[in-house]
Amino acid sequence: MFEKILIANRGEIALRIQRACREMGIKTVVVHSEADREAKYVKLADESVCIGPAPSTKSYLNVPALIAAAEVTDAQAIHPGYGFLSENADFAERVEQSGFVFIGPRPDTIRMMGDKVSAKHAMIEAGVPCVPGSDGALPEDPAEIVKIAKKIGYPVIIKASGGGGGRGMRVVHSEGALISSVQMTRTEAGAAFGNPTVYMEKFLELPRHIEIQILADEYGNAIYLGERDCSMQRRHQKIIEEAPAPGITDKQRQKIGEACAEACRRIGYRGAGTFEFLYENGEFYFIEMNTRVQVEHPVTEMITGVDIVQEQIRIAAGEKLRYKQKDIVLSGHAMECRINAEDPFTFVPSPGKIESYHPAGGPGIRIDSHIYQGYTVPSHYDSMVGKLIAYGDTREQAMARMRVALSEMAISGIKTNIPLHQELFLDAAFQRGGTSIHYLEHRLQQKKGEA
Ligand code: MV4
Repeated sequence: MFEKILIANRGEIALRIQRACREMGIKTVVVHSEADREAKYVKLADESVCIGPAPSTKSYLNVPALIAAAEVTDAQAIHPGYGFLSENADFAERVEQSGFVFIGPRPDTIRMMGDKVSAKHAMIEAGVPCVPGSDGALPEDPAEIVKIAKKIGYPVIIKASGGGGGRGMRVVHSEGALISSVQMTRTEAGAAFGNPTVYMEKFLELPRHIEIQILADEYGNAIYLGERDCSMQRRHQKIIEEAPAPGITDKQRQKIGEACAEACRRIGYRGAGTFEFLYENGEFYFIEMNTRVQVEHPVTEMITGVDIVQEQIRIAAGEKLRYKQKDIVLSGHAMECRINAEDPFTFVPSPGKIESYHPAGGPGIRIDSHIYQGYTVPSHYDSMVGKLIAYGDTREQAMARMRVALSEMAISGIKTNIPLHQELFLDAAFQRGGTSIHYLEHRLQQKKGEA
């Protein structure tokens, strides 16, 4: 096992990784920007290195500074967390070339999944169900493109191969708009991702977003840890996640889970990963794979008892998976509210000093957050300041516990989205479960109309 790991991230995930390391007896090095000097995880780390000024391009994305920090502190491995450099294949390669272990998949795997056309190709080969669409990249010939769309049937969606996470896509409702839409998406993709390649899919109108968590080791062993429903989102920012997904049967879970695990074995996947699916009319359609630990990993941890971050570290150290599929038993229900420093209804960021902080507690409550009374939320980064997670034997119990926890949480000095979460946990459709990816935006739109 490693003796010392460098954590190339900030905020709650830096603290989460640090906790995993401490529990395993691994020393931690934390890197931080000038804006994060006063962060709790910096004080708690065995060592800390300031890697640059506040803007992330000069600090958390500064590859030479990160490598130098690992060198001077004699760290053996680097955990990238989520966001920042976590899915940057060139970074993973640089880490390895510099003699450190990258806690994540091989660089080639990251590269393949970063290119959505090659990711989808690999999944089709592996037997993972995908959204019906073009066979790879769209050709240049407009007549060919028209033919492909006709065969798929409108509406279709044009996606940039270099995009993902909601960037570089365009919905097309009829042939009249097709060629210009493809052209625009190509141009934007070329500018944004340095890759004008686009592909086409049937546009699913009212899907849910359900993702499968997997773990795979270097020796061809792969397991699935069930699914998460992440449909409650606004502008591609998830705000509530839960596991398991309402209404998914054991049989469905086993089928899609096994397909994902088998795909991991085939491509020689290593580490933790997430297969993202759209789910509509009882069917799963693969859209993308994430090669990092995700924000919402705690809901899976709560219902499986598996510490996903510790498993990432063990896998990176070359250990064999400690779990067989039969060891993974889903139990109970977990929900997660992302707590953001923002106006709960306008979504305008609200950084600043936390004047008081009273966290929730009690049975089944977990809070993953780096904030404390007196901490100043910097304006330079993502507005998420923590995650409130509620576990219960049933979905109803998890929801009841979440309502109590939301009412106990008191954060003053900054605005948070807790009032929005309180409304949603009283919302009838959300309480029934299974709302689509468009539910929150429709609901906000409706409220606006009423006001
Ligand atoms: C889609 C889709 C409908 N049909 N693909 C958006 C993010 C990126 N990961 C893929 N996305 C979508 N792809 C087809 N064929 C709708 C979305 C989508 C979405 C997906 C997941 C979560 C939130 C979303 C919000 C808007 C659109």
